[in-house]
Amino acid sequence: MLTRRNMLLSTAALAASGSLVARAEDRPALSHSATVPESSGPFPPGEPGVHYTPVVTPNSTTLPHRLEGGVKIFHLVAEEISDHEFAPGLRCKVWGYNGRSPGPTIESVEGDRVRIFVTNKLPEVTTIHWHGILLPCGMDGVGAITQPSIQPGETFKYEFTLRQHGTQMYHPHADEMIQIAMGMTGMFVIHPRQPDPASQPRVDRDFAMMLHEWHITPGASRPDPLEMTDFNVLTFNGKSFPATAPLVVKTGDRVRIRFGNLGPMDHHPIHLHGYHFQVTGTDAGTIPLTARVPQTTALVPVGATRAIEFVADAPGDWVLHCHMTHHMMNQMGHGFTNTLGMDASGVDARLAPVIPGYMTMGQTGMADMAEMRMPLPENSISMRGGDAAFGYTDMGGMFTLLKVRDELETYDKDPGWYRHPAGTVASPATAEELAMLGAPPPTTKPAAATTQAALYTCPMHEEIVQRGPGKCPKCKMALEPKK
Ligand SMILES: [Cu+2]
Repeated sequence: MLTRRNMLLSTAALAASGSLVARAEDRPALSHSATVPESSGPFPPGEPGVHYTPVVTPNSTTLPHRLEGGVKIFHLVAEEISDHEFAPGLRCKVWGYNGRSPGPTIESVEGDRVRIFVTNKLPEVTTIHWHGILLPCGMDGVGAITQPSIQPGETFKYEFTLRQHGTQMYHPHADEMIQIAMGMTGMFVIHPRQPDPASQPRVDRDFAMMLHEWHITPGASRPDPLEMTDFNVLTFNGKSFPATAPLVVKTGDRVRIRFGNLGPMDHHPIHLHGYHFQVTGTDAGTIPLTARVPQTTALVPVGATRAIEFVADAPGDWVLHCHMTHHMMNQMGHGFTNTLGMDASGVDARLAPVIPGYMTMGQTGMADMAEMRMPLPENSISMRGGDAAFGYTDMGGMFTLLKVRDELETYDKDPGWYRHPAGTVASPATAEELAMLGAPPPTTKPAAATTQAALYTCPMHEEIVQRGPGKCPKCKMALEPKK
């Protein structure tokens, strides 16, 4: 009779005899992603157009390489970038690779042998960790743990065979808190050597997007890498909307978008309008078909990548953005007094003699603040948005547009705003419809006192425009009525 005690005993006996202790080679693989054993190959170097559709990194580029004895040779230079523009109006010194942040995308094919030289032009030590890449431990790039740190002025060599595919990343593993927050991140895309047509069909457009968040005090010339919670500049590939380049695709294209997040501190739920997609890959490779679920928002945690795929069958200008509300506006209004619903006319009247041009803002929400185009502190994009198809948008930050067109001359040019077919745009209700609803007739919204004031501008700085008189924040000259 099989009792619990008997079973335990027989299990112990089996284990002791070795029959329950599986040898390593008998165990099922824990990971399906190491598809190329270290000993196999060499493979011919993977070629763009032959083995893969090259990845497009909007607002950035792909790192060039040369071939030497069948090895792909890359060179990254870790350095300060003296003049990085996040969006018109905001420029800072940041850290990155080869003159940009994020660094250029490294692109290769499973089975390739890569040799990557890293030159340190920073004022402190650095290393590069190849995030998610299966490699010999000594190539893992952890300062002092797996290698000596790269001193300022030194160049180190990393070399390994790519035994996997997927969307990986690179970043320093030395003074991470400072170096990553200052912008030292990059994508490392490895295409499958022999793609499975069912789970890895060839895509027509393949985009790489590095997410990042920064704290930049208005007027400062550098981001503050010590910030832990209050980030006010949110970027796709180092740019805030409206400076983010659109993702341009043709109707019917199969599209992959790879998102990478190295923080520093927040996860980002990235939402795409107009489509249902599947998350098809992570930094550990392709997700099996049976494990995929339809989604409209992909959560990209810190220290991870997610690739999404869909067929772009709906033309239009579809927004793609982080769904954290503070992450889709520029230098958001953290720390302001909440004036929502407040009657500020008394406050404004009493402050006007003391602070010419003063007006309380935000009583009806923050959108006005973007549209008013208030004079901003120098070197800041506080609440700034951009001109859009139907007016001024207060959107900014980690935000861009997927532009899907039936006709497209080139992928490399912004096709402009979508021309909606007649009758397909939301519009004001007609008088009959209002009557049927019992809704009030259309009224012209009474403009707030602040928006009735005339526009004033600085004679020296024409970019300074505000409602009502005041002084130029740059040169302190009295503003004059704008002609
Ligand atoms: Cu976010």
